[in-house]
Amino acid sequence: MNQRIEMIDTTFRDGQQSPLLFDTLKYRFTLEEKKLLLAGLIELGITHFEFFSPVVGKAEEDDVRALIAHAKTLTDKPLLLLGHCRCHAVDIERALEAGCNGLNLYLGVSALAQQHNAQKSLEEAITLASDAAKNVRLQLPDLYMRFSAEDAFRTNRQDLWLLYDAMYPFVNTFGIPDTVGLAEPHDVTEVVGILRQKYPNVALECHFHNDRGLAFANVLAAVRAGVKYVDTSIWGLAERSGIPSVTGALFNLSKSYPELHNQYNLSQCYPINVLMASILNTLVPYTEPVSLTNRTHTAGVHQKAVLNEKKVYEAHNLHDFGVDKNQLLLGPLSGWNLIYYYLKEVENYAITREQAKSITEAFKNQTHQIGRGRKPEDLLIQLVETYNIPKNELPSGVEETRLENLD
Ligand code: HCA
Repeated sequence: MNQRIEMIDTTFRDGQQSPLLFDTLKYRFTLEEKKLLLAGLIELGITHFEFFSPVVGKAEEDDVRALIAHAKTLTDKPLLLLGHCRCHAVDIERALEAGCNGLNLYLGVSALAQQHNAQKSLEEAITLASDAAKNVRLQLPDLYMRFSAEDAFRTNRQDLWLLYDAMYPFVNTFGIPDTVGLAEPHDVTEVVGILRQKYPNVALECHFHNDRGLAFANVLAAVRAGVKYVDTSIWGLAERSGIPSVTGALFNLSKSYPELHNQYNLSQCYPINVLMASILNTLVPYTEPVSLTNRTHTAGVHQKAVLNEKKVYEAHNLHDFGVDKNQLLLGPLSGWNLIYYYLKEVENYAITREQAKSITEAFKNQTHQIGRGRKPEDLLIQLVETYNIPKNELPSGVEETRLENLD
């Protein structure tokens, strides 16, 4: 199958539902921060964005309007600016008034949703959703419209098809949200296969929550089975454990779909992760594939091998995704190879291999001292100072210009 894959960014919708905004005492991004993130995403090549409907509140309404206006100043590319709306006229009207040029409608008809969430019977839900979509279509025949049955993977299949049958005449795209993150890749392949057969005239979108840590695997399965639109956010921020990060999704998908290297400006992946880190004032998550953590080595065996040939423990080309250095961290697990390298290349000691081995033995006997109050470097320097090893004189200017990464 040969169709263009598109990332839909939902940082400004599901991303703002992330508990991490509360854990970091951020609560909500300021408009200035949103503008920076939007610029970063546009620089990366994202053209599809999902926003809250303004019914969420005044602050969001103001921001959605401002972001839509700002986005248009940042690129000449056509943008799809989607309002995330319940199947309620007011959500839809307010999203369109705010400047959205597409709608992401959603409604759940799982047994749980019928009883406890939307609290509508299947028949009532079908009428509500199809009336809403039909009204939009009558007034705006060309408007992009997506419909998603919330919690699709826990919804009775016959109910799901009845709902989608009713929506099929009106929409451009069907989404299949795994709202509580229970799908496995084989479930995704199966559901996408059925949808493609039953509804050949619409595109498909996926929205996978990461409750089981399977979101990336599910994205790969979905795209392989024919899904066009992939919902992502910066860092994968979203409700609970989140959704796939945009950078991780692009990194994974680009292995099988190399055309993504032309469609997106992939070298902007790491910078956008760092931008989010500076806004949330915390580190890029260690589970993020496009991170410096993924280029950091701590065990002696790994450090020795990476000093010789980094491919031994680095299988992926993160350079294309903007991670342009790696790190070997001196610590309790380091061996003499790194200690020799560190003392010679970083601290400029005129040290021999034999001296480095001896210092390493002493260091290894005292690593219990390393901790919050005592850095490994301090312990090592204290030890090396007992050896009376002279330092190399470096030509002037070298200190300022050299880089201590190993690229
Ligand atoms: C939500 C639920 C949602 C919607 C997904 C979608 C989900 O927070 O409203 O509209 O595509 O996971 O079902 O995020």
